[in-house]
Amino acid sequence: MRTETIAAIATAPGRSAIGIIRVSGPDAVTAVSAVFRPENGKPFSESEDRKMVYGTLLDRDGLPIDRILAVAARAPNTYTGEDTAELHCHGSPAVLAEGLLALFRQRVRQALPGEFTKRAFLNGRMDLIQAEAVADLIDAESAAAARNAAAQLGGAASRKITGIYSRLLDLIAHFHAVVDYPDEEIDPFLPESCLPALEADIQALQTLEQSFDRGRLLTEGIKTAIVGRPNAGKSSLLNALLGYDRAITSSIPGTTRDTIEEKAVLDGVLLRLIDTAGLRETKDTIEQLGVERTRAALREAELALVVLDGSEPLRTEDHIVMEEAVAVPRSIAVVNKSDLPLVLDLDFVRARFSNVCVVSALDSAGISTLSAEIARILDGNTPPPAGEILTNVRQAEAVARARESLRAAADGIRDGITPDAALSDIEAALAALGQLTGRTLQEDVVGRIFERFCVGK
Ligand SMILES: Nc1nc2c(ncn2[C@@H]2O[C@H](COP(=O)(O)OP(=O)(O)OP(=O)(O)O)[C@@H](O)[C@H]2O)c(=O)[nH]1
Ligand SMILES: [Mg+2]
Repeated sequence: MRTETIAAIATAPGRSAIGIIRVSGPDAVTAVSAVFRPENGKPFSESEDRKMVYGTLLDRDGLPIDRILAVAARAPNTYTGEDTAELHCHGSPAVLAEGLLALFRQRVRQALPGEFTKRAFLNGRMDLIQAEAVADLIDAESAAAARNAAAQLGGAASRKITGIYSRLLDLIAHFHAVVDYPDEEIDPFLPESCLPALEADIQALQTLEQSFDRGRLLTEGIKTAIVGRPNAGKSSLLNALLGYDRAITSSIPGTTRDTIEEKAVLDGVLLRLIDTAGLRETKDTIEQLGVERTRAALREAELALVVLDGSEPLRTEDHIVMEEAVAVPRSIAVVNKSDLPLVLDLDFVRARFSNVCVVSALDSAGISTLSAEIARILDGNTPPPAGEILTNVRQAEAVARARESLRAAADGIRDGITPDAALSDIEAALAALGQLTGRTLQEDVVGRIFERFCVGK
């Protein structure tokens, strides 16, 4: 069956300076030729690859509707691996819709979400990890997440997996050669001799698998609970970190009753800031529910910002908060209200917390130092090189299956199982890695992956 030619608006909906229509498939260039009249008089179908051509876009009735730039790129060195064309129009939704409708008259149909990238994958222009990195890159909410996605797109994680994949493939090929051609002079297959390589591969897979936790933080944000007794200034701190008034603040203790969550990028790190109800004993049932939510937020938090009112002595409630925050993996004591005279025993706080920041949520003094401190703490555990961080469950799960199969193979070899039993484990590992990069993949999984994309990508 002849491949269909597809088109979609590739830029975000709404008015903008420029809007791009993207076309891919065997008829891409001829279809655009029919709706675009180059200023230089040369037919668009004869235009040079990757060279912008200025001209007029025609609507369904052949009437001029915009002055645009169009560019063609012919297979196979294109994003999709097919002939492609792009129309760079003025960013009016009406113009873009009309341009698309004109193309639909030229044996072109609307592209489905992710269809351009799916074609790139099916045509071998990228593997699945790279294809998923495209979606990650578009979704990236922080520079760190974008950098990792860009490196994945460049093939950083893929190369690692492909290296392991081809080593395992060699191993299996060697075994089959020995079994199938007993008369040939091939080095004997000694399962024990593959043990060091197998262990190294298991180690590499394990590192990748562990990187997933970090990857999740990159894309989902680090859960950061802002805790403290009522009136310490938690909501004011949230607002100061966000740079706008998100939460209600007041001098009445117990203002915040429910947890409030907002994402923020501080010094390149994506955080999920959670403002909480002040921790205290209370008879108010609604406030009690809020306090329970505060405790739940603390249990799940990866970082706690323990807010203390520097203008008052430490109270029992502050000590309780400090106790409870110990369970969180990382914490910073935020001594607030630095615009008022310091009354709180700072030495006591310094003795309990290795990270202490003195700020004023009211006039934002010390907030940038706090942001830098947060970024520093979270980057402390040396990150793996960008691009070698797995960012989705599908990838992490496939890596885990591959590692488990290789573990079974290595343990089996040590216990003296037959080579073919060990090989069937290695084959299972190969299959899992093949699914990761998309070498061996069921149609339904591919479909599910590309549904995540936006139309036009
Ligand atoms: N002077 C001064 N006042 C502050 C500062 N930060 C907060 N406040 C004041 O302290 C009071 C309590 O602030 P909130 O941010 O509502 O305190 P909270 O910890 O969220 O309180 P609850 O929601 O009741 O638990 C308000 O009157 C704020 O204006 C600060 O840095 N300096
Ligand atoms: Mg509050």
